[in-house]
Amino acid sequence: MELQELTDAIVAGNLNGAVALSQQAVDAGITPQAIISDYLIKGMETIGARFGEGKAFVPNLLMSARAMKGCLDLLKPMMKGDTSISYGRIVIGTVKGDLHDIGKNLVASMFEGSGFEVVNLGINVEAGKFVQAVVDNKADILCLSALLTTTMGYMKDVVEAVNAAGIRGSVKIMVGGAPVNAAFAQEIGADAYTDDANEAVIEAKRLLGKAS
Ligand code: B1M
Repeated sequence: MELQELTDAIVAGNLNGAVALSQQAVDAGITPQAIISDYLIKGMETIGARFGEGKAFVPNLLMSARAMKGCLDLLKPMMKGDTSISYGRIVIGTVKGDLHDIGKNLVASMFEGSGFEVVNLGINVEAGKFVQAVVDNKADILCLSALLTTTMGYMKDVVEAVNAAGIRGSVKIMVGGAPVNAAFAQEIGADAYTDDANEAVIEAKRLLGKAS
């Protein structure tokens, strides 16, 4: 099969076509991780770039996002790891004002598939809700996602709320999302920045002293 067709189906927002091609890729022996990183994400990057150039519009983004989610629903169960081990507990969410959740959910799935317990708070999450979830779940790591330059600043509010709650000593904070970088993470007092889901898992294990 020609896997470029899968990337093209994401760009076109062709849900049924993308899911069928993902299944064919699985049947051909390609791992879910490779399907996601080599073909699906490329499709989202392409439609994002077209949007940035004024050649695609919000409905196109929504259709591509729907196709991507359909593929992830198919692939996620195949990424589940050994549930008898737990490297630690993660609370994750997209910060207030931001509705993007595909990347955040991918990070959450990768954590689950790698033996972490994950509490996914969803999108548009306020600082107080993050703090409460960390306390309630005795989380080891808090992961914040933002895709907009206008919402990434709210990550600092969340770090400050964690500090104010007096729990900063017991929880590591990791940040990610397209506009975020390592310098920003340092500036707001987070413990780490990672630019993709795979790196997030590696960094989380390192932060908890469980790197292999
Ligand atoms: Co939006 N959007 N969007 N959008 N959208 C971007 C982000 C944009 C870059 C597009 C562009 O202009 N080229 C642009 C932001 C510009 C900026 O801020 N500088 C943009 C805009 C402008 C907007 C709106 C304002 C558009 C409008 O309404 N006029 C609006 C804002 C809504 C809001 O949030 N308040 C909007 C809306 C939407 C949709 C709802 C239509 C849809 C989201 C659907 C959904 O998520 N359910 C959407 C989409 C799909 C995109 C693009 C095209 C794709 C995002 C995506 O899913 N990527 C995006 C362009 C782009 O990113 N190239 C764009 C695939 C995903 C796997 O990657 O999310 O980056 P990503 O996640 C990665 C890493 O970043 C990292 O790991 C993930 C996996 O490898 N990561 C983490 C993410 N979170 C992490 C957390 C961690 C660690 C790593 O914790 C430790």
